[in-house]
Amino acid sequence: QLSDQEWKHVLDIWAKVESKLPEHGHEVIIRLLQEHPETQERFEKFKHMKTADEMKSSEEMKKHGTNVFAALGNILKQKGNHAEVLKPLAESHALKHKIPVKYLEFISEIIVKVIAEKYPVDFGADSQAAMRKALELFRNDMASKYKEFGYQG
Ligand code: HKL
Ligand code: NA
Repeated sequence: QLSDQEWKHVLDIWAKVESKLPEHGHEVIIRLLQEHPETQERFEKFKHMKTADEMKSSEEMKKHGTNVFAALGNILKQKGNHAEVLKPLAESHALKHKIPVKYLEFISEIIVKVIAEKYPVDFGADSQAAMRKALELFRNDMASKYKEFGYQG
C-alpha cells in the first residue's frame, strides 16, 4: 500500500496528465506496440498497421489510448480501494483479451517514461517512485484477480 504522501504525488501528476489525456494515452499505446511488437498482435483492429506514422494518424488508436488512460485514472483515484473497478477490467483482460501480467509491466514502464518526458519538472524522483508503486499495486491486484478467473497470466 502507498502512504498519503505517495498517493498525493500520484494524483498531483495525474492531474497534469489529464490536461492532455487523449494525446498522452495515444502516445503510450503507440510506444507499447512499437517497443513490444508482440502486443500489437492482441489488437484485431490495430494489428494490420505497419508504421508509427500510421498509428499516429489513427483516430481509433487515439480513442483506445483515451479509454485506457481514463480507466487508469479512475483506478488511481481509488487510492488502492479499487477492487470494484478492477474486477471487470481484470475479467476482460484475463478471459477475453488474455493479456499476461508481463504486458502490464511493459505498459507500466512506458507510462512512467512518457510522463517523465512530458513533465520533467513536476515528475521528480519521489513522484516517479510513487507512480511505480501505484502501478505495481494495480498489477499485483490484477494478477490475483486473474487467478480467481482461472487465468495464470
Ligand atoms: N488496458 C486497460 C488498462 C490496459 C494500464 C493498463 C491497462 C487501464 N490492455 O479490446 C480491448 C483490449 C483492451 C481493452 C479493450 C485489448 C486487446 C487490450 N486492452 C490489451 C491490453 C494490453 C496488451 C497489449 C495491455 C498491456 C493493456 C493494459 C484498459 Fe487494455 N483495455 C481495454 C482497457 C479498457 C479501456 C478496455 C477494456 C474495457 C473493459 O474491460 O470493460 C469491462
Ligand atoms: Na492497451
